[in-house]
Amino acid sequence: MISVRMRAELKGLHVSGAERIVDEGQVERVVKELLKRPKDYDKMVITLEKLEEIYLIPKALTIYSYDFDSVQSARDFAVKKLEEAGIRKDLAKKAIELLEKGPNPKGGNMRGAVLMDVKTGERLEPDQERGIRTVRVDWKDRKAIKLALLKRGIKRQYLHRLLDALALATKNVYCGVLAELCWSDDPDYTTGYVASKNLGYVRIKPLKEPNNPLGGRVYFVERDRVEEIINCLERKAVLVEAL
Ligand code: PML
Repeated sequence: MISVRMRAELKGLHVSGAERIVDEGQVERVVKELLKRPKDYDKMVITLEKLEEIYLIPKALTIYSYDFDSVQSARDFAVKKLEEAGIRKDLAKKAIELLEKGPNPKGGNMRGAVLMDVKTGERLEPDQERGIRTVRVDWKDRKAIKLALLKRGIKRQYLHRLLDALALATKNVYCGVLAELCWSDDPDYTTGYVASKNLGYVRIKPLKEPNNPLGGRVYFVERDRVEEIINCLERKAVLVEAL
């Protein structure tokens, strides 16, 4: 199978990215689809990569959705959920503060995720401007999953992001990430999530105010498993089979 990855930039800033893992015969169709994905860009990179070995994850994390009337109450809830996943309250709050101010030490967003030591709160990613990217992940039958989500009442405007983020969060847990906090860096998209093996995929809205371009991902991990986890997140190709 082939991994097709797209990333787009505008004025040096990452604005869109997506991945599909498909049979060779589907590559053209998928490239055309991904070309339409960014609203605007001045640079786009499409990467095609032949995959040797694919691992199957039989079931995605279970989806839950919660809406709040303020960012503060949504973030308080995210902290509570992270605590339920075994994360200390001060570290859960630290993760929120990091995404709020922009996780890149040089200012703004990172392309990848922050790896946070679950015991000390230290950042463990080798390159703090790049972070760690979860790649080589997709649905075995994306169309069937899309239809199943529509049937469950997920609105079309949320569909693409939910599909991509759910597959990614499912792979993260499979690779040993203990818990994850995410909200988008898209200024118009205010839904984020907390995910873990015991919580499932908990969508939370609004985790930020509209028109805010800052966002990203924080993965809580055990320090002594960091290398193995990074290798899995960045190298292992996985397909998620069902909801
Ligand atoms: C992103 O696309 O940058 C993250 C989206 C997270 C939430 C997706 C959802 O469940 O609606």
